[in-house]
Amino acid sequence: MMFRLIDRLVVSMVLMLATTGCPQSPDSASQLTPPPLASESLTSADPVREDRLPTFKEWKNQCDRLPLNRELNGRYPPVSLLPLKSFQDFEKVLDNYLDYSRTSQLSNREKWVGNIDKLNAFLNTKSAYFLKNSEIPFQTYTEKRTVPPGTEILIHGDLHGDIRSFLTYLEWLNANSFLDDFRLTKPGSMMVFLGDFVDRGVYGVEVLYTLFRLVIANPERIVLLRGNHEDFGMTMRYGFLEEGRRKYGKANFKEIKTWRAFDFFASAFYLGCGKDFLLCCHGGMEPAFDPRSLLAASGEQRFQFLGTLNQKTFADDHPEMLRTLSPQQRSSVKSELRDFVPMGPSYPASIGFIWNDFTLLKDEPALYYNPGRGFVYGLYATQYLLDLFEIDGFRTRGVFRAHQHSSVINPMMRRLVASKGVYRHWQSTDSVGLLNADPVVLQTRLESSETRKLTPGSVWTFNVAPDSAYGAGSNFGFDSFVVLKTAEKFEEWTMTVRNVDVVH
Ligand SMILES: [Mn+2]
Repeated sequence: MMFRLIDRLVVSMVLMLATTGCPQSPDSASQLTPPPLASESLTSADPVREDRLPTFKEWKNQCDRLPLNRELNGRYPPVSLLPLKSFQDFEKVLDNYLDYSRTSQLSNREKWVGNIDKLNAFLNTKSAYFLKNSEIPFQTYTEKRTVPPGTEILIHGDLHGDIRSFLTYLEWLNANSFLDDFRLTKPGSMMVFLGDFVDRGVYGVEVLYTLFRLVIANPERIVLLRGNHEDFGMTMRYGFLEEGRRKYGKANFKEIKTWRAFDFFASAFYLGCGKDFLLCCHGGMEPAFDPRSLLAASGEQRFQFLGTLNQKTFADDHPEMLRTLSPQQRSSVKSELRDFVPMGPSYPASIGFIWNDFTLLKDEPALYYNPGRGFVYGLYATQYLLDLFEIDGFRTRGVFRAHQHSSVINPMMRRLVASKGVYRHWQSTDSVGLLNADPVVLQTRLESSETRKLTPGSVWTFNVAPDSAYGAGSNFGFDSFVVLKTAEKFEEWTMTVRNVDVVH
């Protein structure tokens, strides 16, 4: 509860600095040093030596020498072991990623739905919304993609600075003919990452580097979603900024350019086959974004900015969403809803796709507010929104998301471990009496087989990579991911849950 209040303060403080340039007393911000508000940091590196980038095998070998986050226990690895020796080694690939993003399909105006008055500003990587006197507003977008039946999509949850698990996953994909080096091999296949790449583990730089290598090697086939940690204010508090400075020195680490890359991570990705879509996002439901024009737009790939989020007005106009709540519950939820233009992922209020959660049991309230974090959607409100946003048969049939993790074992972490890393909410065999049951017991009650049925209206939470603060705290050592295969009918899409051991 408290940590989010602090986040808000940090974000407000930095935004205030960014807009007014008022100096702060150094003491008040000693741990949260604001970024240098100079745009020089966004200019490209001087041309560095033109040596080639490491192959996947070389990269993995270099990273395998790094101590596990579990062994470091919050300390930093020796600089001599770092696979990226200087910031320029990272920056080369970061620059490639920014160049790619500016010129990818995102820059094709015909691919956009809705208002794109500020598209040029969005693509202008010479500036950033968080800089002093910036002419660039914060903007975040959603993407829809339609793929043919039989397409395989690889989906992974939070990485949180855990390079060991990430590369173990990619090694499995190489060994099983999904990847050759950094390149996807199967026609049309794609990869989706559900956000939270940095913080909570000390290899955020290496994780971002690997993600960018994948994007560059597979144009338009890698979807990076924006997690709540892909926010400069969060990285100032939860480790990534400190990591970059420790590794490369405060003068060399260019946090502004790195933060700017986060803007190209979509807030939501609607993956479709025919007229059926699966919503992939880090957090959860965002009722103030109506996806209908995006889903029904012609063409395989479309983008849309989130724009203004009228969450309060939406609830007033759709009383049915809160019908199952008591008057007291209803007024409590309504008092927290706001109409706002996002100025960041969590400011002036949180974007639901990035921050919201889901209840675990089917008889929990349809919607409530978790102070300092976001809204928690229950079965009824979720189904209501999925049904409401249907148009001409185009509709969202399920949700893949991550985010709801804890570094001490709690009911959600118990369910994630019991479900082999991919948990379906609101199962009929679950109950209040089982909330704190041992994962071994829960495994006999909850779906945990390798192949799962993607039931219409289902919501799935993906576990976080195990060599992060979360794996150590909740005592699991396996990484998990899904191979999803589309089919003509949604009922025939298949979902295979895979595990690979990372920490033994
Ligand atoms: Mn998260």
